[in-house]
Amino acid sequence: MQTLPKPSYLKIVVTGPFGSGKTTFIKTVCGDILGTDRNVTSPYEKMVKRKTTVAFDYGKVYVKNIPIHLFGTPGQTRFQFMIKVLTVGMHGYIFIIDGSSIKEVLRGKILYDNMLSYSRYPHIIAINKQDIRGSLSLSEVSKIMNISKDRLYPLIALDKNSALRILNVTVDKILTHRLLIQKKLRNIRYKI
Ligand SMILES: Nc1nc2c(ncn2[C@@H]2O[C@H](COP(=O)(O)OP(=O)(O)OP(=O)(O)O)[C@@H](O)[C@H]2O)c(=O)[nH]1
Ligand SMILES: [Mg+2]
Repeated sequence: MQTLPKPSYLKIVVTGPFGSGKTTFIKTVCGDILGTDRNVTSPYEKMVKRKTTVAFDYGKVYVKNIPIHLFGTPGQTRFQFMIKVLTVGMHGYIFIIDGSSIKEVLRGKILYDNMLSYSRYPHIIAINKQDIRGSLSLSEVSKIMNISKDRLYPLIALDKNSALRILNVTVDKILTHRLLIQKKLRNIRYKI
């Protein structure tokens, strides 16, 4: 396989519905993060949790000696406009879905379809909270989302090994995608 010089950095966006575990994921992977969690004000969401991301999370980590800049989006629907802001210049994204209930997976499907409608970037879908008893299996999530099971990755965002595995797979996907684009460009050069 052809090789390419390593990218000088990668920007990866961590997104998904309210409370799916985006901030937890970035904290677990990076340790120290710049966060913007504030008290939840809406009555329904207050029943789910106390704090929510209102602007973005930021953390930096190295994978294969490449600096990775992780940006986490807010999950509340009223802050959805931030996704467009934060995805500018990204190389790929991690879409985190809370797999602990059918309702959360359905919520994830709607937002994932929306994400696909404006961004065709290398990404992975991580099914989080696999440590919670009664969480849906990947096969069940695959049926609900109408997506091949091979495209779903189990995640426990509270667990460092699990979170790092997801990040490594995402970086590999981005690097493979980069190589593929380069190969296509070379082919055109030879044909013309
Ligand atoms: N059991 C379990 N709980 C988790 C896991 N990941 C996150 N949580 C919990 O889920 C809740 C929401 O996590 P956050 O990281 O705040 O979720 P978020 O997606 O950043 O939420 P918003 O920014 O409000 O959209 C918290 O209580 C976390 O502790 C996990 O893998 N297992
Ligand atoms: Mg958050």
